[in-house]
Amino acid sequence: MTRPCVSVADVTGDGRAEIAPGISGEDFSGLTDAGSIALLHGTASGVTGTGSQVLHQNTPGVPGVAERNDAFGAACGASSTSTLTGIVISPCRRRRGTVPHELVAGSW
Ligand SMILES: [Ca+2]
Ligand SMILES: [Ca+2]
Repeated sequence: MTRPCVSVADVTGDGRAEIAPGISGEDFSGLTDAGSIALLHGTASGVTGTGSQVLHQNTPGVPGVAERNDAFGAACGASSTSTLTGIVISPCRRRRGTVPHELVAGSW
């Protein structure tokens, strides 16, 4: 069993923070525990579930490829540089300590 994680960052670059809870145990496309994150968008009145999205490693723009037991979303955090702000997601069950976390940032 993995612990849940939640990351907060302005992934879309509009100045309003998104909230991204990890769903590391999610199965899809026949891939057990491949994992995903939900992306709840920030608005002028706060975070909303309207237009929320689920992102995983088979989502265009997300680095990597979804595989069985990835547990993508099992570990996460926020990252900010001078040009890019995003959330850092780890497919940590399979590759803990061996592969850098994936930076997820863009316009979803
Ligand atoms: Ca935003
Ligand atoms: Ca993967």
